[in-house]
Amino acid sequence: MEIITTHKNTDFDGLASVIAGTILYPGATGVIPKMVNKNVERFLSTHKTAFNIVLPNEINHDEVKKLIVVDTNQWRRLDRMEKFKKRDDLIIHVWDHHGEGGDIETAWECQENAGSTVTLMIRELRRRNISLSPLDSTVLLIGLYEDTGHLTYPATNADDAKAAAYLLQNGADLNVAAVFLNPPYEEVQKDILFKLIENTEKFTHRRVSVGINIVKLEQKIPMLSAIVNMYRKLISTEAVFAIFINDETTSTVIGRSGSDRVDVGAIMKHFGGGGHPGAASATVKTKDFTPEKIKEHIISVIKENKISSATIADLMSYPVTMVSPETSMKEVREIMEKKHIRGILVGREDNLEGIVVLWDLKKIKQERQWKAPVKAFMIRQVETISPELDPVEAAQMMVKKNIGHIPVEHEGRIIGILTRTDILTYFYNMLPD
Ligand SMILES: [Mn+2]
Repeated sequence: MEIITTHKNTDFDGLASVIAGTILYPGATGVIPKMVNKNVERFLSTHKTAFNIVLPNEINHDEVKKLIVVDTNQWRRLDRMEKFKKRDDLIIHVWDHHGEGGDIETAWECQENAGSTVTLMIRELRRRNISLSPLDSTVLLIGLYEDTGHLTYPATNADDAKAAAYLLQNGADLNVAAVFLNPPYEEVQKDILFKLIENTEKFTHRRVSVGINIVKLEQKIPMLSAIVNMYRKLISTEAVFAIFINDETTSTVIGRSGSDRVDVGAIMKHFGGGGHPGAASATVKTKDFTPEKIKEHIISVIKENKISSATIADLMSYPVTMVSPETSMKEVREIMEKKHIRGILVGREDNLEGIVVLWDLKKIKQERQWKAPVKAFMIRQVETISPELDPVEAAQMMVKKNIGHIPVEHEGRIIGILTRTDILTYFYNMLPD
């Protein structure tokens, strides 16, 4: 017997990956943990019989020859699978998009970064030219959309979008998907959302704003992560951390980030949790960290190093080409052509007098003007910037002043120059390493 299973508190990506597994491994049975998320439970209550899936207590562990684990790579997240840990005759496959950190030893695995696990499985379905029924396509699409925020979370990649295209081609029903992706908010969820908004503490570090708060739960609340998503959108910070006190012994931390400068997955690892750069959570024992300590720890981690610390100094070009004010415009033109640059500084490192850019050369109408010194054409009011500042500040300066070159000044000396190209390269993540 072959079985496919996934993590407890199963989300749609877990369910969709199990169902995709029953297609990729014909004859295999899907085993869905007893505890599933509220919206998955709602889906299964009406759709369960359409798929080859059972509960963990319905299988005979001794008959299992092959175990396929999807959407997790950790034993402790599985439901009633401990027995398998010691079986060395068991063949184990893992499909997961959570990166390293797993403790399941595999005979074969597909562990890659993607917005969802089901993406990896759909890629394999496509490779094998397997077409899907509209029902299968729909549930796979719900899993894909839930984990990628409808392809908007930063972890989404091209394979996710290709997977979505494939599912739509195979008849995935967006009306059905919308019902399960946007579950109606009930009173308890609204209460929590308002409590979160009311108690928010915001702080800004290196221009990244973060909302954080601690809320005590009076009862178990379904769909907490969906509430936190909504919360982040409403308070419009780049990242949020909601610390929910479950009872005296544990808290649940849910982190969401819409910026690649805050990796909530890395931060949740400090608390033994996990997830992705954009979405992660952890269940924390009070004896390890009180809710107040969790908060302090998150703030200090962000302030120390979890935010991209690129500064102007990392981006700027150097050494800088500088010429004396007496240099002829002809020479300036030759230097620009030779070095493929569009801006040249005039003066000395410790005495910047002006800047001349390619555009200024266009002002030359008569041949004899090429012999004139650069000081006659240069711009004398030059904006400079300090090397330790954030690239965002340089970008804002360029836009506001409509300039393409900013000399970088440190202790009265020019140490580099920042161009539009440097800034674009940085923001589009093309930083050469
Ligand atoms: Mn997933």
